[in-house]
This record gives sequence, structure tokens and C-alpha cells, in this order.
Amino acid sequence: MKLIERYAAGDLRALARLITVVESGLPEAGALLRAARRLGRRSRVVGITGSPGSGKSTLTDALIAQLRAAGQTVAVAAVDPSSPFSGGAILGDRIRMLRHHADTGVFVRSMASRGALGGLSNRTLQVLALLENFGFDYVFIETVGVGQSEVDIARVADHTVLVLTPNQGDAVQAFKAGVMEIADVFVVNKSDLPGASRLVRELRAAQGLAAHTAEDWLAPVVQTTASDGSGVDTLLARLEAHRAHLGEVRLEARRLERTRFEVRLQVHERVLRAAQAAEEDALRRILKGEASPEELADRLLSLEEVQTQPLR
Ligand SMILES: Nc1nc2c(ncn2[C@@H]2O[C@H](COP(=O)(O)OP(=O)(O)O)[C@@H](O)[C@H]2O)c(=O)[nH]1
Ligand SMILES: [Mg+2]
Repeated sequence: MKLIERYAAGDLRALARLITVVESGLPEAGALLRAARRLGRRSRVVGITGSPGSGKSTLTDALIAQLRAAGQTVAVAAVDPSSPFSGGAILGDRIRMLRHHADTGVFVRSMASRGALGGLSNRTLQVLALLENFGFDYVFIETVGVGQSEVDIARVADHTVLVLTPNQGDAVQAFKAGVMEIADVFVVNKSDLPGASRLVRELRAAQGLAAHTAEDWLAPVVQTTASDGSGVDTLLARLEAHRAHLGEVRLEARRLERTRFEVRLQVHERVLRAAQAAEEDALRRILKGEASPEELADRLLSLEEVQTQPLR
């Protein structure tokens, strides 16, 4: 059987192979991605973001356990754009999630790719497409909450979970950075530690200050202790409630925004590649006044065969 057929039939090894092909940017990646996307399968896409050490991986692990018990299949893409060489952290994630290793209803993949704009990368979104079209019920994307990746995750996920912990000054920082708006659900994790209920009160107070109408979704605050799984059932119930709030119309609007974002990333990456392809010879001619930057830009952004023509 061909690779794409094995993938479509639910072969996890074929999925892993396809992801490697896409991540390595092999020539056959484009055609394989198109074939995968044509399957038109969709998952519930949940973004989990928050500071390093807030317990995102532990929480994801607990969510997997609950969802598996309910018969749902789950994929996890653990992205760490802040540290492209953080082999240690990634290994830690792998080991932690290893208890699901023998389970064919769970697939975990760590990625260490930073996007051209500092947030999610093109490749990550392509891997997400592969996970969705494979047919998982749920796909979790874990990203470290730093700057752009947090904003990006909210564009990509159906539901965005912001994980905070007591006594880290997280909440105050989140208010400052304007990150609060991206959360569909707030999780106060490590609720076994002192200061958790105070953080819950602070979050609710801050929400009370923001203008909202009855139509708006007021992000619920859920207390969890990910390390023993408590509160995780409530988190799943809140995600369910958010799904109900979205309905088909708002969900479709979110998906459309995600598609717009995907296209934008593609365009951006290609433009950057084209700009980098500017040859020194052409630059020297511009410097001498024999050609113009505008002319070169036109040339670089036009079709491949045109680009092989010399710059006038
Ligand atoms: N006390 C306590 N520790 C936790 C809890 N959840 C996670 N941890 C610990 O916090 C550390 C960081 O967790 P991890 O899931 O790797 O965080 P991540 O960097 O956000 O993915 C680990 O040592 C976890 O065991 C919790 O609810 N309570
Ligand atoms: Mg982690």
C-alpha cells in the first residue's frame, strides 16, 4: 500500500513518516499534504499555553488519560518555539507521556521549530493538518507562552487554554501583555500550592473590569492539580461548554481565520525566501544605479522561470 493510503487507513507509522517528510521539507511533501488535506477530516483542536513550568505537559497528560478513558483518540503536538535547541525539555515531555506509549489511540510529537515571525511556523501548521486528517478526535498543541506564539495559538485552536500558577506574578504579567483576551478557559494549575484561590479572585476581578455583553463568552476559571488529575474533568466540561457556545457559525468563522493565518504564513515564508535569494551581483548593479530595488523585488516575487532571466 502507498504511504498516503496507509495513513488514511489509520497506520500510526505512516503518520510518523509523513510528519518526518513534511518537517524535512522533502520534495514529495507538497503532494502528500494535498492528498492528506483532501480527506477533509477535522479534530477538536485545543491550544494549551502558559509559562514554562506551569504544568502544561502534566495537564495534557492528565487530559489524555481522561479522554482515553472516554474512548476518544488524542494527538499532541508539543511546540517550543522559544528554545529551538531545548533537547532536554523535549525529552522530558516524551518520557512523561510515555505511559500512553503502548496505546494506539495516542500520538505525541515534539517539535522545536520557530516561525519566521517568532510564533508558530508553517511546518507546525502542516503537521497539525496531518494530525487532523489522520482522524484523531482531539489534537492538543502545547506552546510556551512567549509573545507571538501565544497570539498565534489562539488563531489556530478551536479552544485556547491559558495555564497560570499561583505566586508567579503570571496574572499581572498576562494583563499587561494583553494576553488575557486569547484565553477561552483559564486554568489555575498547581492549586495544591498556596495562593491559588487568590489568583482565581484576581482573574475574576480583572474580567469584571473588562466590557462585555451577554453574547460574549466569559472565560471560566478552572482550578486544577495536574499532577494528581484533580479538576481535569471540570476543564473538559468547560471546553465542552465553549464548544456549545461557539456553535457551527462561530466555529466556522474561527476555522476561516485559521485558514487566513495559514495562507499568510505561506506567503510570508516565500517572500522571505525570495528576498534571501537576491544575488550579490544584482545588489551590486542596484548599488551602481544600473537597476532598482523595486525592479528586483518585482522580479523576486514573480514566477520561477521569470526569475532565471537576468536583471535588466
Ligand atoms: N505541585 C504541583 N506541581 C505540578 C503540578 N502540575 C505540574 N507540576 C510540576 O511542575 C513541573 C513542570 O511541569 P510541566 O508539565 O513540565 O510544565 P510545562 O513546562 O508547562 O509543560 C513538573 O515538575 C511537574 O511535576 C501541580 O498541579 N502541582
Ligand atoms: Mg511542557
